[in-house]
Amino acid sequence: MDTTATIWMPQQASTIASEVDALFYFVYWISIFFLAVITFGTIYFAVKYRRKGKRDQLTSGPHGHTGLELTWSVIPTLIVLVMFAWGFQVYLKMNVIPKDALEIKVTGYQWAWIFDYPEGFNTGGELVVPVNKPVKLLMSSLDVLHSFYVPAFRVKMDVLPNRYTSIWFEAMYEGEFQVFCTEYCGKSHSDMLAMVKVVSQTDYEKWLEKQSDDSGTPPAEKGKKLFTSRACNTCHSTDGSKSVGPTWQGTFGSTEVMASGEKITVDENYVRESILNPNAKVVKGFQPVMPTFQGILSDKDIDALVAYMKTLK
Ligand code: HEC
Ligand SMILES: [Cu+2]
Repeated sequence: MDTTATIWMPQQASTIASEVDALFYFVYWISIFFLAVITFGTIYFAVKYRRKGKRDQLTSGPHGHTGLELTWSVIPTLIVLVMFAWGFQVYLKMNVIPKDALEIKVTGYQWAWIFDYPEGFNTGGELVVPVNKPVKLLMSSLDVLHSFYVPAFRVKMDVLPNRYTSIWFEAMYEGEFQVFCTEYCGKSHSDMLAMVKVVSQTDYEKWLEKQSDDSGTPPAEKGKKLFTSRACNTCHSTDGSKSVGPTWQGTFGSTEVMASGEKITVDENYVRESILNPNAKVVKGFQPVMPTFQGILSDKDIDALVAYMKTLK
């Protein structure tokens, strides 16, 4: 494990991280240098040339000094040009995605991240990737603006509704790395977390195999896991308390009043419709803010969630 973590930044865990940091610290130290020169210069001159005598004893300042003027024009221009050229080079590296990258679809919503793999399954809150392999993330949002940030990889990108954005990284070490949402997106924004788990290529292949085979897990147990990994729990409680959405406790089989005044009984078909088309029937007293899970939760996932809901008496 690399130990380049500093008080400012976590360890450099991706191939681009050291380059981003080098550029950052270049700009940073130049800024500190000029901050010091300008601040102390200002104080020094203010004291040295403060008015001592009467008004008619003012000294006259210098009138034009070509050498000095050239110095303070040419040197900053050169520094800014270096920042531009260097920055552009790193920018290109971060934005030109290697052709052999593994592509994973990222979906953000209030308040969780889902990762869809090319093999046709998805995970919630856990992005498992192989070490030393470029990974492309193709990202979009189901609702508002979010931003996907992995500090240890030095990659960050806005995640928008109705439009794709993408980033790529290549992890250099096995381990777990924190993902944050860095665009304020509502009540549970700070809980919009996920983990990148970097594993060896063999462990990755083993993990892939396990994902496509969930036989042996009882549906209600699978549903319970989905309930948290897909962040249903950020809006629905299981203990009867009211949250952004209705509680799931004692809900299945009960009769509810909709915003339209219509009365319905919560059965399998209603729950299924509520997950795939949440705004078709909105429960009285709640805002229509639930995103649709069409294309994200499979029929089997919905079966599992229904089975779980039935256990919450
Ligand atoms: C952003 C908050 C939010 C998230 C996340 C969310 N829901 Fe909801 N959900 C709501 C709200 C608000 C309602 C009530 C309004 C409505 O009926 O659309 C609701 C209603 C429901 C209902 C109908 C409940 C009833 O009492 O009639 C079901 C079933 C449901 N959600 C399932 C889910 C499942 C499954 C997930 C996770 C995969 C989920 N929800 C995630 C906000 C959310
Ligand atoms: Cu967010």
